[in-house]
Amino acid sequence: MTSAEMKAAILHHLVYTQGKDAVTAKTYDWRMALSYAVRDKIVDRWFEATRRAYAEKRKRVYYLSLEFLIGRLLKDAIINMRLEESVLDALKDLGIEWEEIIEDEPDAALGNGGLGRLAACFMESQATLGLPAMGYGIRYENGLFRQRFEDGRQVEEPEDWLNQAHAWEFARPEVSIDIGFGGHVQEIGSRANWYPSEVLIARAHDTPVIGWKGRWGNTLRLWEARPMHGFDLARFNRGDHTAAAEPEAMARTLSRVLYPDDHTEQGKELRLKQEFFHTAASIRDILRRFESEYDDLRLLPKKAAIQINDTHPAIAGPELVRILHDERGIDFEEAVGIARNTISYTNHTLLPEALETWGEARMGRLLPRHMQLIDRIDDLHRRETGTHDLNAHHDGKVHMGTLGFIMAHKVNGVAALHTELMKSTVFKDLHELHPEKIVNETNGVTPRRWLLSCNPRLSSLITDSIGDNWVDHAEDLKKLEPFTEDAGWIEKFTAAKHANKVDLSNWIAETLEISVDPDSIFDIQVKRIHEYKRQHMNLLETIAYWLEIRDNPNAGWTPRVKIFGGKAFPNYIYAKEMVHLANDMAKVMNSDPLTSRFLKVVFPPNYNVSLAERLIPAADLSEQISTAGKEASGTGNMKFSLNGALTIGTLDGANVEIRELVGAENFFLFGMTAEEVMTHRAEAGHAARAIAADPRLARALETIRSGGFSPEEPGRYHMITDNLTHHDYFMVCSDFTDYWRAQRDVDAAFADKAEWARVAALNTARTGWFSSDRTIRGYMRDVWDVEAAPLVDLA
Ligand code: 26Q
Repeated sequence: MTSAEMKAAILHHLVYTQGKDAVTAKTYDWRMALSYAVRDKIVDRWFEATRRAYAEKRKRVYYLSLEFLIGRLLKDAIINMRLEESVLDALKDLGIEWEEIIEDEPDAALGNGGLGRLAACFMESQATLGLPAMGYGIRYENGLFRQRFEDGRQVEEPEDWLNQAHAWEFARPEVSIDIGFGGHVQEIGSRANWYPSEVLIARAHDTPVIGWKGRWGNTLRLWEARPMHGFDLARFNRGDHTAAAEPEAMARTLSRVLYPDDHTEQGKELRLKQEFFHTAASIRDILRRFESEYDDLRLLPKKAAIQINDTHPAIAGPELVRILHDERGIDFEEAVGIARNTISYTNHTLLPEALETWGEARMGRLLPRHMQLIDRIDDLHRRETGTHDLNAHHDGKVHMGTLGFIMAHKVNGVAALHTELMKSTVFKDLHELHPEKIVNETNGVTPRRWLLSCNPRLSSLITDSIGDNWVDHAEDLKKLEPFTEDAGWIEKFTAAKHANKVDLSNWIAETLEISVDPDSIFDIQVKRIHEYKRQHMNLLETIAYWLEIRDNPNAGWTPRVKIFGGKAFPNYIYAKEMVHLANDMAKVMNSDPLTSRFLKVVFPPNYNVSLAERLIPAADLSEQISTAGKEASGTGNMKFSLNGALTIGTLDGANVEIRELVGAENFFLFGMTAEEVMTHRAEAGHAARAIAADPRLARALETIRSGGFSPEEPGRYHMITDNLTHHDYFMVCSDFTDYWRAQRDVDAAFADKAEWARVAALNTARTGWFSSDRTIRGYMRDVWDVEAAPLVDLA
C-alpha cells in the first residue's frame, strides 16, 4: 500500500466512518480513521484464512480464557501488516503526530497479569504460525481497575475502555446464545432435561488477530451478557420506571467487570456465573460450528481441541458431557471419552489459596445438572482407576483443579520446574494414576510485540546485523552471538539501550517530576504486588543500600534507579501496604540530599501492557525474586532478557530455564531452592535467626518499624515488620543476605560497561527460545495434535 493510498483511506474513514471533517477532527477521530484504514487491510486476510480453514477441513484450536490482556492493538496491527512506512508518511503528510495517535488508544486490560497476557501472546503466535484457532473470552465493560496513588496509597478507579468506540471489534448480534442458570432437573433414565429458572443471552463480538506479515488471521470472540427480555415497556407504562430497566441491568452485570483477583480464591457467586456464562457460550458455539461441517460427534476430538486456561473454564468438561449425553443422546461413558479427548487444561499456580473450589450448595443451586454429572464423572473415574478417593467433589466442595485434570487428556504446567512440582505436590496422586497426562509447555512471549514493536532501536540493530528472519524464527537471534565479541557492535548495542534509558528518563521527568540519571543502573520490578513475589525484599534491600550510602556518602556508590510497577488486589491489605511503603520510601529517598545522586525510587501508577512496553526496553536489571517454588513461570522475566536486561533472580519458574540458556555466569542467582525453602520453613524461628545474623537487615527493618518513612505515623508498617520478624512464610529474611550479596555483585559487574553490555547482548542472543511461537508449536505437537496451514506471503 502506498503512502498516498493510505492517506486517502484515512481521509475516507475520517469522513465516512467517523463522520468528521479534517478541520475539526481531534486525535481520537484521526486514530479511529487510521484504525479503520488498517483494519480494512486485515479483514481481507482474515476472511481468506477463515475460508481456508473451512475449505481444508482443518482441525481448530479453541483457547478458552476468562482473560485476554491484549493492550493496545493499533501499532501491533500496523507492524504485522508491514504498514509502518505508508502510515508514517501519510500521517506526516496530514500533519498528525504518530506518537500522539498511538498513545490515544485505550489499553484493553481484560486480564489481571501473566495468565491473561499469555493468552494474548498465544493468539498472536497462533496467527503467525497459520494455526486455525479461536480465542473465547468475556467482553468486560470494565477491565482491570485503574490505579492511582493518593498520599502514596493505592486508590482504584473503574477502567472504561469501552467508553469510546472500539475500532477493532465487529458485533455479531446474529450469534446470540441462551445461557441458563438454576431451576430444576428432570431425569429420564441416565439422561435428563434441565429447566433453568433464569436465562440470559451471550452475544458475540469478534476481533481479528493478525499474524506476522498478515499471512494468517484468527478471531478473538468475546461474549457480552444481555437480557433475554430487554426493557419492560408494560412496567414502564405503569409508571414503574426503575423496575422496568431491572432485568436488563441484572443480565449485564455478568459481563460488567473483570475480577481484579489473582491468586486468591474468592468463592463469589457472580464469578461462578461469569465462568459458566463464558464456558457454556463458547462450547455451544464450538459445537454449532462443528455440526455445520460434520455429522458425527465422535469426530469432535479429531477436529477440535479445547484448551482451558487454568480452571476458570473447567466447567467445560461437564457442560460438554451434558450436551453430548443429555441433548445428543450419546452414551454417558462415550460422552466423557469424547469430552476428555477434546479438552486439555493448563495449570498456572500451585499456591493452595489460588486453587479454585466451589461450595456444593452454591454449585448445585446454580448448575443442578452439572453437579449431578460431576458426581457421575467422579464415579466413572473411580471405576476406571480402582480408587476410592481423589474425587473432584469432596468435603462439601467441587475442586476445579481435580475436575480439570480428570476431564482432560493432557494437563500442562507452564515451566519445567513448575511441571515437576505439579507432579510431586498438588497432582501427585492423580499423576501416579495417569503418568502420561502431565506435560510441560514452558511459556513464551511474542517477539513481535515484545521486541520488534516495543524496542525499535534494538530491533533495527538486530535486523541490520542478521536480517529480519528472527521476527518469526526467534531462535535466529543466536546469530547475534559472534557480534557480541565485536567492540564496535557492542557500542551500538550500548547506544540503543542508552537511548531507551534517556527516553524513559524524560518520560519519568515529565509525568512524575522525578529526575533520574540515565547512566544509573535501571533496576526494574514490574508485576502484580504479592508477598510471594517479594517486592518487600527489594524494598528492604533498597533501604539497606540507602542507609549504607548515608553512612558514607563519598564512597563511590554505583547509582541506581529502583523502578516498581504493579497493582495490588483491592482487598489484599498486605500488598497495599507494600505499595504504600514503596511510595513513602520514594518520598524520603528522592529528596535526600546525601543520597539522591546515587539512589532514586520510582513507582509510576497504573502499570499495564503499554507501560511494560515503555519500561522493559530501558531495563538493565530484571528483578525476578519470588520465593522458589511459588512463581509458576513468569513471563516478564522473558521479556526483560530478550530486551537485553540481566536478571537477578531465584531458581523459580522459568528463571531456571533463562539461566540455563543465557549461562549461569551471566545470571545473578541468589536464594534458597524450592526444596530448601520447604525444609527451612519447617525450622521454627527462621526469620528471627536470619535477622540476628544480618545487621543490615535488622537495621532496615528497624528503620521501617520506627517510622523512618512515615514519621507522621510511625506504626504504619507494623503489619509488614511484624510479619517478617515472626512468621515470614515467604522467606524474605532468610533470603535477604544472599540477595544483598547478589546486588553488590551487580554493582561490581556494572562498573565494566563493555562487559555488562556484552552479557546484556548475550541475553538477547540466547533467549529467542522464549518466543511464544515455540510454545505454541509445543502445544500443537504434545497437546492439540494439530497442524498449521501452509502460509502464503502478502501480495
Ligand atoms: C480465581 C478465582 C476468582 C477470581 C479470579 C481468579 C484468578 C484470576 C486470575 C486467579 C488467578 C489469576 C491469574 C493467575 C496468573 O496470572 N498466573 C500466572 O500465570 C502466568 C502465565 O502462565 C505465569 O507466568 C505466572 O507465574 C502465574 O503466576
